[in-house]
Amino acid sequence: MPTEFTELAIRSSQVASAYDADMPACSPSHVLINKYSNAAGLLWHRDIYSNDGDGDMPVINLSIGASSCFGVTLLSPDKTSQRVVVELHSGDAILFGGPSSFIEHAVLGVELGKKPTWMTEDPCRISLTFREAPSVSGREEFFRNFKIKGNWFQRTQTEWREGDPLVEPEENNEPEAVSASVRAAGKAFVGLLHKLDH
Ligand SMILES: O=C(O)CCC(=O)C(=O)O
Repeated sequence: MPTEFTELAIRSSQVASAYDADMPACSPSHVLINKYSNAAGLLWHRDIYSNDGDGDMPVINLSIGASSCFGVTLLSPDKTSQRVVVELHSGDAILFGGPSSFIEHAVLGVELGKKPTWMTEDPCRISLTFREAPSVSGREEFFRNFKIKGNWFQRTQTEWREGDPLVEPEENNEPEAVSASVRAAGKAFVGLLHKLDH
């Protein structure tokens, strides 16, 4: 992982831990990058899979580019729940860790019209989600390629309970080479971070 990424994530983790003692400090080993090129978001889900990070280490979510409406289900001690919406803008970070590791969340929509002035071409939202997941080391190709089949996602989300082991994806992936354009996008992204910093 580029050191620029790791530094950004560690900085966010330190701020969150200083604010909330229940938030464990995180030293990320992996990052998942999502690009949202239209208004559609991501379904409600909990981070219950074996590539979501070990123990109660936080998933650190950094937003770049267009703003989004991010949904979170808050749980009270009496187990009542309430869905709230947070608007995330470029540069914002949101962390799920410690007692909130398995909180339900969703990207409810992306607001392509609300974007930083530097984003003149290809308006989009990019999220970097960092995880401390040493158990994924050596299995990156598997997680890069695994495909969801049938109702596996809905079933695992419905059935999983806190205390259960993290869900291991089925061995149904069809390995495919990472395309040259994906590699080029990664390099361009590091270049963009440098531009933003200076
Ligand atoms: O792209 C996002 O902001 C959300 C990603 C997410 O929910 C996840 O990786 O679990």
